[in-house]
Amino acid sequence: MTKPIYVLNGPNLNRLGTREPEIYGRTTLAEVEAMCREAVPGQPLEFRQSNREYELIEWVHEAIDKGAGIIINPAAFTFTSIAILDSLKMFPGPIIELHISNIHRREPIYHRSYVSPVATAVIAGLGTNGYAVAVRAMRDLIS
Ligand code: CA2
Repeated sequence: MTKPIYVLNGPNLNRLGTREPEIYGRTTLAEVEAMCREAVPGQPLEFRQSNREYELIEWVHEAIDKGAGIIINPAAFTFTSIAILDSLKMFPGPIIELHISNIHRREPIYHRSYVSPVATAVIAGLGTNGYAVAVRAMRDLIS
């Protein structure tokens, strides 16, 4: 049985498409999920979003037991969460850190990611299209 790719989304991303369209675009998270599924037909995906740090950690633990790869947009937790970093360190497969915007073009508080040191690859600045790029790249990494 093909193991799923976990696509995990952090706080506020449930509001995607509804504010700051000049930075994040007008695509909703539901549309992003549909785009991901279209990009890798037949590949199981666990596409999830939470505003709670503990839930994201629980899902990383679930991925450790059941997942082939993790794509994570930790949103603001990118810059704060040693707990998420620690959970990702336990994952044996590939990890792609994903940001819709180019975090390095933004204010200095968005420049230091705790996740990047454990990521196989980082995608930032491709808009929501970055998710389709990420799932295709992950499928190649795990096949
Ligand atoms: O560009 C990204 O994907 C981010 O991870 C989004 C985070 C932000 O804190 C990171 O610096 C970059 C979350 C942005 C706030 O959430 C929004 C959700 C919907 C629309 C606008 C903002």
